[in-house]
Amino acid sequence: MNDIAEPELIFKDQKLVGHNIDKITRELKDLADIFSDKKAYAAINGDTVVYKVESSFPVAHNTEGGLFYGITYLYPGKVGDEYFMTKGHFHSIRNRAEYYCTLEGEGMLLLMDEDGNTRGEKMLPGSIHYIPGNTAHRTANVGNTILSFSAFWPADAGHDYATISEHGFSKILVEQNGVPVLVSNSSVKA
Ligand code: M6P
Ligand code: ZN
Repeated sequence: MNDIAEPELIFKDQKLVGHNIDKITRELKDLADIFSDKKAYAAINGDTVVYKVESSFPVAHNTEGGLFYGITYLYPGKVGDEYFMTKGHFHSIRNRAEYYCTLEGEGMLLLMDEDGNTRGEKMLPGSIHYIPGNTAHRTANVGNTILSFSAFWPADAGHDYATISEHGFSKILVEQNGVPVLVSNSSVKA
């Protein structure tokens, strides 16, 4: 008997290949809550693709001790001055951490603690980002090409989108004079 197997999962030709890859696409119309310039948002076609995620869930959701893997492909673009970004979430089990590793492109990882302090970390090819527990996370594409990154998170972490949908991050990432800056989110509801 041969004890050597082929890899179950491989990142090849810019996509994740293997069995049971979960694929989601988020279009602008799915992201009504997150962008602050509502007028600019309404002026862009809702079918515009903002990002895609390919994930592998080798164990059932909520399995304690299991790990999930995913690759996010975030397209370049802006809504008004605000860069295209992911929905962002806290983990449902708040203390669960995560790693993001940038594959391609230029981005910003936004991190917000539970007291509402928001900071940014630059993402560039090869950059590795530890996202501590109790920290909401979202990524923005600040370049002109696709930003792709891989993510590793506990199978029991879960996604709490509601808190971000309701309150947003305390800061938003906008382009000012050609560069990304974090500014206070005036639409944040306390
Ligand atoms: C990463 C991981 C996933 C997440 C995805 C998109 O791949 O953190 O868990 O689903 O990014 O982010 P969001 O779910 O916030 O849209
Ligand atoms: Zn997460």
